[in-house]
Amino acid sequence: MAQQRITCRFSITFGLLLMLSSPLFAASSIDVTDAWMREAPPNVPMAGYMSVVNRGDASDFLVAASCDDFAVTELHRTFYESDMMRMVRMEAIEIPAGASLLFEPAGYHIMLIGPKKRLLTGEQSQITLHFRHGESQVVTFPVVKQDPQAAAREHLSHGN
Ligand SMILES: [Cu+2]
Repeated sequence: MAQQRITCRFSITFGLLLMLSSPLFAASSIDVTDAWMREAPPNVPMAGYMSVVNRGDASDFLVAASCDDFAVTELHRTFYESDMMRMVRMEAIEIPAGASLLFEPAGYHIMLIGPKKRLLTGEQSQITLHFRHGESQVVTFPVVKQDPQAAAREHLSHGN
């Protein structure tokens, strides 16, 4: 009887250790890549773009972003209404399990309002992304002159 109880306790402890060391229980299953922001004239709001991939098996939500270089940082989505381009502030942006979501011009973006300094091409800004379930992530956004993806598409359409 006593023997069995010890075995049982051992297997529970061992099971917990296995779970803790499994990659599924890593801090976050959200990966952010291809971050960039376009250079803007002085004192003009800027926007941050990126690709967000959820490698987990549960959906997660980007709920806030913060950046020391700007007075206000918001989550936005651009949409068209009667041919008018408008922006709406998002409380939360869902990244479904196994999906990737592209933040791009005329779509989702991180709105950076009230720059505290001019950010020029070649410089960068650190933006902290806050997720509902995963840990917050600090992501480096390089400042560039042109949308790198649009530039790549243009290059492709001209053929090689
Ligand atoms: Cu915006």
